[in-house]
Amino acid sequence: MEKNTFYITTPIYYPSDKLHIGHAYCTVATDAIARYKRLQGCDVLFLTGTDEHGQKIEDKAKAAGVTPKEFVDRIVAGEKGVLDLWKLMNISNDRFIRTTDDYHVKAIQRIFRKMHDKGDIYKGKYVGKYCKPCESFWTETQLVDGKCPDCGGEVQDAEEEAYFFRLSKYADRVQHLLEDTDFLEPRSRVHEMINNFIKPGLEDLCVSRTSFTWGIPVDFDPGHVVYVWVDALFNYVTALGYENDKYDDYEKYWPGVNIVGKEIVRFHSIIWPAMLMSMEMPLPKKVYGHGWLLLDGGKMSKSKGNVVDPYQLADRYGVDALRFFLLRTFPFGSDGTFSNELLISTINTDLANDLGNLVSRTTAMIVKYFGGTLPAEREAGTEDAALIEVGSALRKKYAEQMDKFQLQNGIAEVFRLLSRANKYIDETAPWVLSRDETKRARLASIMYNLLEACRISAVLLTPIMPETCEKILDRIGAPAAARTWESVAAWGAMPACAAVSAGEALFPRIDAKKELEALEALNAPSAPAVEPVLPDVSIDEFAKCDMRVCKVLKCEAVKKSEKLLCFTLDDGSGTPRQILSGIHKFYEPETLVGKTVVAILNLPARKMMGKESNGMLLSAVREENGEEKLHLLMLDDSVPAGYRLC
Ligand code: ME8
Repeated sequence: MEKNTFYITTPIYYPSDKLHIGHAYCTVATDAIARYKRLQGCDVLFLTGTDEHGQKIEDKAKAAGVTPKEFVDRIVAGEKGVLDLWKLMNISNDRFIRTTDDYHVKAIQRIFRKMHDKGDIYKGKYVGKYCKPCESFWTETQLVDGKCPDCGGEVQDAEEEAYFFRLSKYADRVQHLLEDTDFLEPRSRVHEMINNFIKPGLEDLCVSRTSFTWGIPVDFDPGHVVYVWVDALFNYVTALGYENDKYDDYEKYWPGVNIVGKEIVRFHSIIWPAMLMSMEMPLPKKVYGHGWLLLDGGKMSKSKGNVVDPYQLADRYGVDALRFFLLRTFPFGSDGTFSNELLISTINTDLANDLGNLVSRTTAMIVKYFGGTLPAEREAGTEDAALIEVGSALRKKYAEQMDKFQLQNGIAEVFRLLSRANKYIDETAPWVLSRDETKRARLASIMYNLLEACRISAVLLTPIMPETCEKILDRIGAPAAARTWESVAAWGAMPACAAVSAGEALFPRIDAKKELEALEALNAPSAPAVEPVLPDVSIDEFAKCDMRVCKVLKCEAVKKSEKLLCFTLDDGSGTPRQILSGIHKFYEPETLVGKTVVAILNLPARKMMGKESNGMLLSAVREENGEEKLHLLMLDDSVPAGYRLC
């Protein structure tokens, strides 16, 4: 019997910066596919996570004055971090892997050793070009105009002793896999892989580094860390329990489907299967390379800084509207250009008009004409057949598209039913029938058919907009049995005497012009940055402020306070000084110990949370897009405690 399990993954994202709408796009799409499969009754495991090693993160942490682990912890688990974002976006992942998780680290060491013992990983010398932002090595011939072929950025010479994976050994098998199976989709990506990478000849791949330390150590050769792609790619199986005891799901769920962005298709469709071949493990059922969200024609990316913040959009329009927009608008396999105009017009046209209106009008009419509960009598009419036909055929058409991950086409099928239903209201003109007592049975039939259209649409849109669709199904009084995949195979699962409730609009219409202006003002680059200079103070007044260099001896979070940190400082006087500062949101206390800071000492003592504060630490602050930004003033550690600022 065929397994009824379905395993699907997103890429594991680099926590080098906050994630943006491009990452949300991939995760929401993968979530919709996972929810679709669950709706069909599959036993789904949906994995996402973070790819936490590598030189870039090591460098960023250094610049931020924290350890790499502290740095990634903040981006992954901190406020508005990766975990918060997926919660906000209603992502239903069953598991979240971090490549710094102990079980993953140990499993990667075993995997690396296995490939080494087999002779597929060997020691050699690496000479090549390295692109830091992409964490990619390139040969001279792969460069475009001497620059990184992925991001167009500068590359550096790199030469060091390193381990290599015998990618060349698997070239023929990988080529066959790409050309003769539907392993990689969309198919257009296959030609790109064959022409750009396989035909020019696959060179062995560098899989260890000695130039940085933030990685998984090669346990049989100290000094080498596993280079990021071996570490990253095998997450898809370690998260199931492969080569570790944390989970026991490998046999049950592997192989699965890997959803990835097009720029990492190369790693997933060439290197990943080759390594699995080496390990003699089953290959993924499919690698699907989705397109990019572009902004002003270019890829939205953290390194370019041209990113759209999903928090802002979800906050203004609701999570479901945002999820819907992403999946309805952009064909999953191709690139699409993001714009606020498009977002607002999609919400107005599809959600406020087509879907929202149908539900509001239907429920309002049932309340008005029948007090909210449909009577049992029925009378068919000539207008019914066309609507029922579209509704009855919908599930099959929708599934054909969803099975190919053509989410936008699946949604479009549902919208054909919604438009048909809105047209049906115009054709049948219920408001005319309502004035004629003898037409009650006909009126009830029309209302029933409209409820059915709402029901089938809501069930099939549930993977895209889970909360809204549940609301719709509640509002139209659909019982549990009328919310299942089976129930939408055919027309007529609503109970004859359904009881509905009218309510506020699901998606209020947005005034596009006003909203675009508001968004522009909100996102104006650093508009509120420059605060006006305050009125003059005399030099004598200024000289009264006693500002001193202090060393942080101790720093702890104040119990029961979210904001406060309690500092014990050496101010040069020989007696430790205690100062409280509300900056926990910006700093973890242990990262500040030993730092050289500046405090104003002659402010009157204040008590906060039962503790006395004798002075104030100086920080650089400003508000950006409604969010407070703060940097504690820190000096070069060579400046001794007690020096005065003047
Ligand atoms: O590449 N449009 O992580 P990453 C659409 N750690 N999708 C986008 C996007 C955009 N503008 N920007 C990012 C890595 N994405 C590796 C992956 S997997 C074993 C290791 C999405 O943080 C897209 O899915 O750079 C892309 O592949 C992924 O984020 C890259 O995330």
